[in-house]
Amino acid sequence: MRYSVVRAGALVALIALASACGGSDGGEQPRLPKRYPATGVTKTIELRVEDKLWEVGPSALYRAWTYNGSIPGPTIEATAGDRIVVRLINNSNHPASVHTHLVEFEQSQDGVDGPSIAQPGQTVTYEWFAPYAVAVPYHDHAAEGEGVARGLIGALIVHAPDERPANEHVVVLSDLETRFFAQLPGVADPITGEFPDGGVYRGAHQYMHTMNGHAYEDAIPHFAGKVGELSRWRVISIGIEAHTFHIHGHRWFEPDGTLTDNIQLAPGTYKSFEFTEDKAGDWLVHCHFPNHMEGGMMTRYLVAP
Ligand SMILES: [Cu+2]
Repeated sequence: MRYSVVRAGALVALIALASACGGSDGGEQPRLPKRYPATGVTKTIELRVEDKLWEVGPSALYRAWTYNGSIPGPTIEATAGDRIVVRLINNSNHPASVHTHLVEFEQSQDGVDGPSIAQPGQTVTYEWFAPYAVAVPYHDHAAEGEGVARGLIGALIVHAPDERPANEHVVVLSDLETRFFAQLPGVADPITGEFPDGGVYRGAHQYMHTMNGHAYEDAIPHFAGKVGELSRWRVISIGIEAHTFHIHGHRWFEPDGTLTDNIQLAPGTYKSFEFTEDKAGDWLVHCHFPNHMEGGMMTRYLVAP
């Protein structure tokens, strides 16, 4: 038994090696991402770490850590080939940082240790070079588990210089933790015993799963589109659970050519897709995990004729 497991492992390694060398037929070249040359442009962004009570929905208040006062933080946009400079000003009483994906930087700029962590009151400057067209998360890595759960998350969109104009929708999927809520609808304050005035109790998972920092369709900003336009979606998952992202009444292709209307995203992953908008309506958009829908991950996509 042990022998066959070892043999199976060796076979997997051989297949992986064959793929890395360009396929088993020897003629195919590996597919490489398009690398754009430097534009000479520098985009400078200021991110201020601020702790605040964040309204996830009516009467659902979260003891949040934020970039610039919101969850997610501001979407950072650049063009492939740009240099991006992020000035992180830590106005909180805990260490914080910025870490991101698929851009190039020195290890000292990684946001995980040493001088790339901003202590309370400190400012740290990060320099990234963005040669690829990507849509990825940026997030805290000073205390990654708590920083991300508290709300130190955002999206970085690097556009291709030759990208077709589109109506772009940025979707950041994240998960909150009950212990960081200051108030939840229908739940008594543990000290005073008093219940919040407003809000609707929505069950055990209430307000745990968010799109763009809010939960349920009365709080998540609705997406808007128009028939005939190119509709491009940048979906980023940066919580503690896997999610699916499903748009009713629409369809598009996965990179492998599979027709889909529902994509899977593990924590820290991201997918972009686009389609030509062809159907007016007030469409439901949601994660397909039932407990995540019940927990808040559902909103609307209003398409005008
Ligand atoms: Cu989900």
